[in-house]
Amino acid sequence: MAYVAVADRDHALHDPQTFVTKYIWSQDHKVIAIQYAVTAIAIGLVALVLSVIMRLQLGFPHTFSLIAPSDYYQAVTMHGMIMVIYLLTALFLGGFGNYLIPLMCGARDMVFPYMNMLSYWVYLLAVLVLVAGFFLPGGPTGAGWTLYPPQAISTGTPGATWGIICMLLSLAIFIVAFTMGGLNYVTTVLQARCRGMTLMRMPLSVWGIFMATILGLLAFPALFVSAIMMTLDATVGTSFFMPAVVSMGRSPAHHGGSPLLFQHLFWFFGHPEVYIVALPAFGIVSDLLSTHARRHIFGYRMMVWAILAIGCLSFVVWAHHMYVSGMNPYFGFFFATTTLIIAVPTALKVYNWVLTLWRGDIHLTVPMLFAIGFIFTFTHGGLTGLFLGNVTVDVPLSATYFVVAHFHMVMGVSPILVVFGAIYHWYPKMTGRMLNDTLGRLHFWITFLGVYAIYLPMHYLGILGVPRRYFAYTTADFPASVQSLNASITVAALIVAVAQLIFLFNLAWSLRHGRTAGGNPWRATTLEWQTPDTPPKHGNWGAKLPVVYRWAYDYSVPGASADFIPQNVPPGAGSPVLAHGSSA
Ligand code: HEM
Ligand SMILES: [Cu+2]
Repeated sequence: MAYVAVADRDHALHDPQTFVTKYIWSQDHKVIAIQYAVTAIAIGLVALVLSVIMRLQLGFPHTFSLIAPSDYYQAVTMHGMIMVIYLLTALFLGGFGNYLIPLMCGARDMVFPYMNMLSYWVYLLAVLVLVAGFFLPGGPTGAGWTLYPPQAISTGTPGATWGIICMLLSLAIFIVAFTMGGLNYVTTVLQARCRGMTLMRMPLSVWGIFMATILGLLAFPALFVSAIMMTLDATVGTSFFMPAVVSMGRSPAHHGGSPLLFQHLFWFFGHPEVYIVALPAFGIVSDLLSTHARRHIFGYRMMVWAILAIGCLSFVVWAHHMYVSGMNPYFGFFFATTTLIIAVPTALKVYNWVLTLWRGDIHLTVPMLFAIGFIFTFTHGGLTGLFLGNVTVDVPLSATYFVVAHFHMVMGVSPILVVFGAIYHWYPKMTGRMLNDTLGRLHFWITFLGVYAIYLPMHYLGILGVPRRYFAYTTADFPASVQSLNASITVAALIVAVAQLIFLFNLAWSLRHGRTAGGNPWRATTLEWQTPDTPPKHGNWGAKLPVVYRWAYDYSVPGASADFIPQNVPPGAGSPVLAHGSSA
């Protein structure tokens, strides 16, 4: 049974007094969540601008001379790393994790609020150190987001002096921040759930974020040590990863290090990282689908076990990123097998999402549109993952645009669609106002159709052998269709990028002018919609913590007087609409 007292006792100790303690050095998980989200979106916009610059170069190589070839490497690297770590990881865990865990679990706050606050400020420091790379001599690192040595720290690679150091230090700092936040998320889920909130009654959003955090706590240390070791290689001349190489005619004083060791460490982190981003998206999308289809999630227990199985399996597949590293073919066989086994629980989840919609009372709200969009893009990206998981198929496709198409569909676009859906869904709780519906629909359709226009043709480019991370293809002998496709992809990317301004405008405009939301505009069952105030006040629940009597998915229960019964409504207690906070 959940242990309530810790969260409750803590609350009195850190009640905010002034503007600064309320909104700046805040220990309120909701404020910290918003700080995380705003920072992550801001740095994410930098990554978006970088992708637009790259696309202009690729689409119209002789028209816009915005960047030089070495800038392209820097743009690819910074774009990739920012999107994966500083946007998506930070937003799902620091943003949604912070906001949702205490509210959905019926806690007053995270169990270590002070550490939670530090987590955000250390994250901000990591972002600043990363951005500093743009302004230091040599610019940011151009090593590719995978940072493979020896090239990452060899002279000749852009940013091999300051840029790479900024990147490695920033990653190390990010991991410190993540760990402080992550210990909070895990402990809060395990220790601070309200009475009645058993693990098997938790909404899937919490399950996804919880498991992703555990993955992070176990996977990030591998990146942490590699960042430190590579920093030492670059600064004091150790040879953890640096072999005896000759670079630009000189032979730097390195010897005996193993670049392959770095690849193993990187991907031991890097593959679970995919699921650190995907599992929260899986969880959240399940709740969006269920709420907006007014139907219980299909196979709840199976969904929980699938999250746990995927989480565990994600640690034994990492070398599928290394099929072309020269490893023994039998080793590849092992990793191909584990990779394909992960497809089983993943496919189960997709079936269950679709079966949740089956015979549901589907409301095509904006969050629902994004959730359904996710099922499409994720299935699509997942299928190409089956191709790439097989050694013999991967070898010729490795390092082509097929890979770029695959990972953007599965871990770029899909989680981003869930992020959008989630923001449209929870914005009313966070601000008390609804986002504008028409703008939301416009944003959805342009983004959804746009990403297909961007990424579908990339599969074809990849099969033709067009390599990734190239500035231009002028000397290669590709069919003319390659260039015209590249131009059309760029046009689509520009349209999608501009469409995000609609979203940003909506966020700002609705803050003042949006329709007032009431406490429970989607008529949802989970606890965050049952708070006495909207937006919830510090401590979330007023004088009394909620008590939970049922799972999170009592939608359209036969015989009930409304089509939803909130989790805190006791069995047999009349109309669910009486639950405080919910509006009819
Ligand atoms: C409309 C949005 C986006 C566009 C137009 C875009 C475009 C690009 C382009 C042009 C490249 C370089 C390909 C190459 O030359 O190899 C790239 C690489 C990459 N992108 Fe995106 N991207 C977008 C969103 C995202 C998102 C949301 C993620 C989050 C996972 C992401 C992750 C990456 C990664 C990891 C790389 C590889 C970097 C590397 O090779 O080192 N992108 N993207
Ligand atoms: Cu992987």
